[in-house]
Amino acid sequence: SDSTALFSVIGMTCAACAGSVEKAVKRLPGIREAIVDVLNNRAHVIFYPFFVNEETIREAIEDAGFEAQLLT
Ligand code: 9UX
Repeated sequence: SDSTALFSVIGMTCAACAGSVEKAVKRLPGIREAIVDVLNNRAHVIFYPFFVNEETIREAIEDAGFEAQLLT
């Protein structure tokens, strides 16, 4: 079934940053939902663990230009 991951995302200084993070995550295979909260520096991702994992998602956020850390 689905997995969820919560990331701390550092460096989102305007609302469009959240859009960049969301787009970067949703480009990956196996992403069901990505919800990015710019005010709280968080990204909540629901994914299918057969196709993608937490570290791949974290790296996609970093490649988009932000510092990401897996919280839960
Ligand atoms: Mo806003 Mo974010 O001008 O990468 S889009 S700071």
